[in-house]
Amino acid sequence: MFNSTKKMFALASALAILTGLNSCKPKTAGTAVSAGAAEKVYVAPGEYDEYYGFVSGGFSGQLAVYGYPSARLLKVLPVFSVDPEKGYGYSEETIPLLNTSHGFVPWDDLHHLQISQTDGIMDGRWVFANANNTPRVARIDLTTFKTVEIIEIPNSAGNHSSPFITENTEYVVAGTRFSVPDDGVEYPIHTYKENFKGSISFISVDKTTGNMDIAFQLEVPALNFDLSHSGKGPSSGWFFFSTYNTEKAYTQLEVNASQNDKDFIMAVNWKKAEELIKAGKGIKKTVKYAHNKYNEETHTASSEIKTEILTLTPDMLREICYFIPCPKSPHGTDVDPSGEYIVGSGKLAALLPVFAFSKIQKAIDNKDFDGQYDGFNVLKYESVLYGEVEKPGLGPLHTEFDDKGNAYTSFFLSSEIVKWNLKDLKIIDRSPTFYSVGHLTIPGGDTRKPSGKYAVAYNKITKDRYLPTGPELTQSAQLYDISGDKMQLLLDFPTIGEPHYSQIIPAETIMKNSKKIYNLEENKHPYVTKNEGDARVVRDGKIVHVYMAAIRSHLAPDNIEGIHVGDEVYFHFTNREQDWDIPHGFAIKGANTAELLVMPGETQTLKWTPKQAGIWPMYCTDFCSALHQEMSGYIRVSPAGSNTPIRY
Ligand code: K7E
Ligand code: RUQ
Ligand code: CUA
Repeated sequence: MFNSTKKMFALASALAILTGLNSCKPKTAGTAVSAGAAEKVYVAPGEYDEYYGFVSGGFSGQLAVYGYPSARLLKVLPVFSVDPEKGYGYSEETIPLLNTSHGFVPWDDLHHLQISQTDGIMDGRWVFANANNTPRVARIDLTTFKTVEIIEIPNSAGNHSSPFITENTEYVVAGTRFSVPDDGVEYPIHTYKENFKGSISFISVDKTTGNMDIAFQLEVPALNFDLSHSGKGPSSGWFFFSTYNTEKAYTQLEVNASQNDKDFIMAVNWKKAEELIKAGKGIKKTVKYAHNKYNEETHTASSEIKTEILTLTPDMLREICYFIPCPKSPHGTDVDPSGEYIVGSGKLAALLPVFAFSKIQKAIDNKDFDGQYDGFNVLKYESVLYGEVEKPGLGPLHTEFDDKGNAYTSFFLSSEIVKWNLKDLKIIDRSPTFYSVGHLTIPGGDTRKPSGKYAVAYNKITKDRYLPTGPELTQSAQLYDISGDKMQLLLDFPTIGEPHYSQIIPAETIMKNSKKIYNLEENKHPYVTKNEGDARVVRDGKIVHVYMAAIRSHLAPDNIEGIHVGDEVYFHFTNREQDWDIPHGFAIKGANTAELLVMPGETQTLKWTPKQAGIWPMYCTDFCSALHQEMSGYIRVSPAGSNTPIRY
């Protein structure tokens, strides 16, 4: 079962290149910056940027919001991580969002973002994000910039091929990176070929509320699903998934999964799958996954464990899934704005294949197959190929498009962006990145309507680009002007965690729906305190509810007595302000939860179980007025069993 030494040697050079250690040799900082770059990124004090950039934070589990072209950091938005700055994952209202079938999982690896679309154009309503480790998909509401829903994906592991969306946000997909047996089933690992399989989930999105649900899951051959993109225009109704490991290796993947000359892009006719499901042909399957929702009216979250999904039979699947051979270990699979061309980026390939959707359709209609893979039809490479971009660079990963018929591909190994023409597949320009670019993003660059103004490269290695900060350096991105024939490097800027994919959208699309204030009158939180006169402390056995009201510059109540060691105390903190940008914070000495950060009109709850008698100061943590330091108070905690009455 193990590879011969010979084979290992044959691959050694390719692997040395692939791991890329030789590609990130420090070059001189500051090279390749064009004249006039400063004016192009300068946004005067008080002025707004033209675009919002939503950038994945990778293993930080967060996403960052930037203004482009200045690359000023506007917000770090927690999704799959706890964030003490905002109390996310600490407040009782947000803890349920991070629940899974395995319990509270407060971290994940966020790689990809997609902004919701209408007719193939970003509509700015929601941004979706994937969790790579414990498979999940999140939805962030772009009126409030808050994570409002997280759904777990059953029978999946390493949710990498996600959360790519269809043209009208009908579905968000989730394709598994690891092939695995069904959850909870253990087979010997060496029975991989017989017992492990891939899964692709289609998550429906409600047009009005945005609420997600797993509409159906396709059980597909054991492959590593890497990335995906939806069809559009003529290819509308199809989804394309890059896959690798046709070798079905389960050990030493870096060698054993790189043997075959071609792997596959899997084309899925999701429209047909949807029809089958709607016709009641779906088969029920027992699973377990968490579905967590934040309710904007009550400002509370809930978590529900669901137990059923629908799948299709293998016979049905063979009518809707086809394999397109693609050299070699494809990573990105990207569909051009017209929807006719599909670019496959084989990490180990020396060329870039471009497939034509019209040819794919013809090959399927004519049954122009090149054998089968696990009983699924494989299309003939030559019959579906539009053409190949020759000698483009080394280690192609991702491609985005502009509005002039050009494509831009990132090359990890040769550390560059290469611009080429879709029409004749000729290379037009190349520009170095510092260093080892992963994803790149053009505003709307994977939609029907890209803008050809900027491209941002998200790089894996920083090296000498900034002042050193010890062994660990910030992650890094670079902004290019792509409006002319030649790309111009304008700016380097640091990013959080590790940047993978991003989405860049005109600022006005977001700003027109932006919410400034939660209306206090409409706050339906079960423990809201709308008037200061209603502030109170209520004991119910060992549980104590503190209805706390905050407005500049005091907390009510500000002296609380009658709390006993061992009580479970809930501080329901309502910010009664109705002015934009006046948050209050809340913290208690010794409380092993984090702080809260509460926006005007909002209620959040901090749970505290005091373990020691004494006097415990509390205060507002956000500098809110000249009398902010006075916004404080005391809690008296008495020994367990003593009879200090509640007083406030
Ligand atoms: Cu290329 Cu996880 Cu999108 Cu990063 S992946 S680079
Ligand atoms: S206080 S403004 Cu602690 Cu000087 Cu902050
Ligand atoms: Cu409220 Cu400081």
